[in-house]
Amino acid sequence: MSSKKPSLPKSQLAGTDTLDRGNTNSKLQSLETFRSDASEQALRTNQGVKVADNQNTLKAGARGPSLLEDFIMREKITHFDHERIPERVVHARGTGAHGYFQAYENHSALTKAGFLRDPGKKTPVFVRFSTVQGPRGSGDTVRDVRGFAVKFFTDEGNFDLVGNNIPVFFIQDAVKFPDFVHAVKPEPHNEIPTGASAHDTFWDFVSLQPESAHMVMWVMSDRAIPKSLRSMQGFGVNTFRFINAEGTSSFVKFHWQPTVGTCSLVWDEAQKLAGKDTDFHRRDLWESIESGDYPEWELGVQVIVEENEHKFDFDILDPTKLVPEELVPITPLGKMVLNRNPDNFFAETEQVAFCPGNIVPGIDFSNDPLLQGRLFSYTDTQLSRLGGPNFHELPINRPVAPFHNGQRDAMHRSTIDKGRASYEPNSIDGGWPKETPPAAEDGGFESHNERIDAHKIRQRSPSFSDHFSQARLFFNSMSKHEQEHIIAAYSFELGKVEREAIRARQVNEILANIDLELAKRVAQNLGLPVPKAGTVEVPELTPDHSPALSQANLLSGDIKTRKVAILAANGVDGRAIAGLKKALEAEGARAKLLGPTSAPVTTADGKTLAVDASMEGLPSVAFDAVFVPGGAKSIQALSNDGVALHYLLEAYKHLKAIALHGEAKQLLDVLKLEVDAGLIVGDDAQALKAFFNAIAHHRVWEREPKAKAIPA
Ligand code: HDD
Repeated sequence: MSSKKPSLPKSQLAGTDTLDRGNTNSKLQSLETFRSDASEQALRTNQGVKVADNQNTLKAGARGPSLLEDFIMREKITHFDHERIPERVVHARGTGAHGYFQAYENHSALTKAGFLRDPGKKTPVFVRFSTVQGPRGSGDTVRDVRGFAVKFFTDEGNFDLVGNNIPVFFIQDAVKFPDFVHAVKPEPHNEIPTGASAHDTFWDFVSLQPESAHMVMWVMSDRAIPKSLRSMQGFGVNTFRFINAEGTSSFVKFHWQPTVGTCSLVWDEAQKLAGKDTDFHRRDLWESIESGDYPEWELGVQVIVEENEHKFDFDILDPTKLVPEELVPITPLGKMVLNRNPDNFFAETEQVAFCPGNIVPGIDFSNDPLLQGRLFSYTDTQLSRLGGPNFHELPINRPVAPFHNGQRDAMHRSTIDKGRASYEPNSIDGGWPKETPPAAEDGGFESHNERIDAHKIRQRSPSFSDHFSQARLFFNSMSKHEQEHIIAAYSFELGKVEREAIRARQVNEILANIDLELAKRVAQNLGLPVPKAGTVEVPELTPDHSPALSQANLLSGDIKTRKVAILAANGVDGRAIAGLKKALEAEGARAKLLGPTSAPVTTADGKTLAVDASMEGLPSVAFDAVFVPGGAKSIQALSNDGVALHYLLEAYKHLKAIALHGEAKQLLDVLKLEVDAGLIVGDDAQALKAFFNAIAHHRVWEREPKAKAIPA
């Protein structure tokens, strides 16, 4: 720590001044106390001694042995030797950002939680997105569930909403979590595969555990290869309670809805990205925030009044079930905006510690047996990950609400408690700190007064026994192309399973009970015998379709945040580039100019244009669409450039919008491609409109059967 009072780097201060964050500044201030700015500071040891030589160990003679006495070298190397902490046992790969949440209106009829009652208040948040299976350095775009964990620093204490981008879970009871995680993690003998569930132990477990059928269906869908973190939906998954000032409790399911809509990558693209840009998702989040293009979500809840607890075909305490929005619509609560990147990945994103048990007055738990186990697990895991019970004092975890109690000491304690009494009751410190009785506002936390009269028993509730009807609901609710992707994903994953008995079990005992056609298609791809109809009696569901589940219905309809690659070589039509960039900017989209190399290109009218990268440096998988401006010489060069041709074919294969402007039309013949709804030729306003329209549709799904013929 420097000797001067630490202050924010200038760039941060500039950001703070220009952003109206309301009371989010209080979190900023609480972090600032710990922030260290080394600019214009002397290099010192941790004891504050100025260092004269940071290049050489103390030695007996210039060529002699090093001396143990060198406390400067020993301190530096000792600290370095201990820089790593254990990674999270699951969700190790993640990225985070700061922001705020603001309620739309006073929701006091639902909850007495202060941050949901005051629409004028901006509550600071820190969000961490993650994958589940892979280690810290694994790829961003692997097929996996994404974690979506939000810490709300409310004035009444921290509330952690520790959710996923999929609304259901693999198992119904927390006691099965270690089994599930051991099965999905890389195989124990060779630690393969990294960041993937396509292996024997995962499919062995899920094929023997039918309660996983619904969630596995989501994981085989496009939801498990999201296009970006900012376009993911989020779900609290477990059922929680809201409690209002009168003590009335309602069950709630939390939903995050991104304002840019929800969409995914295609599988080949996701796999390539995992190699070409391992950081694809974290880079996009970082760059969005740096460019002021802040990711936003609407928080909403499905509210189920207590009287309706048992009125569904499923049990609302069963975390393998969702509540169809057609049955219970979402009540919007407010908006979350992520507007600040962390200063230090380790101090903030790595050290943040979430726990579903962190709740505030106005929120409470349900008896979902998965949630109940989670309440224990998260605090417990931090003890070994963060080295003791004082992790709540780390700057990123500290509540903005004050915290005083009788807890003392332990590893890494940083609070210096002044009082003499670390017990209650006491008379020495005037009885402080004291309890606060529950109240309508600002009261002490009180658990919902639920009546329980039951036998102590180890049993799964019979109301949890249907495992297939919602998996079927999900499959039925998909568009045609989404269903095809699910079939392809099961076929790919099971194709990687070595043991035929496991493949057959998944097809015959799980898939055949969900949808016979799905089972048959997967069996065919695996060369298995044609499956017979499933033997489990699956209850009919109302509704049997839920349009809200299909991503085909979740696009925003505009092209905001979309990225377009412009391919150019010497002789390019510079005016076409300028025109496109202007039009994209007006719609909130972005373009990058790519050349054959990173050197500038000259336009047809002799101007020099700097390029953002070479085509190899920013491959087509990093973009949503490709634009090729005319210019006879440029097109001639691109026609003979294998990288450029591959760029276009790959974008075509990944069903992206492509616009061929002016002379670029000639590329159609070179590439042997035909015009379609997303492959647009022309240089008039109509062509531009068609191009933007294709981008807004995200992908040209009708091209998919044809695109299969293009080599990967
Ligand atoms: Fe969990 C991390 C989400 C079930 C035990 N979980 C973790 C994270 C997310 C979730 C987003 C990463 C938090 C971060 O970014 O630091 N987990 C879920 C959801 C679940 C779920 C939505 C089902 C509804 N989890 C679950 C169960 C258990 C755990 C049933 C244990 C009984 N989860 C953990 C953990 C982790 C964790 C081992 C690892 C790192 C951490 O907690 O802080 O305690």
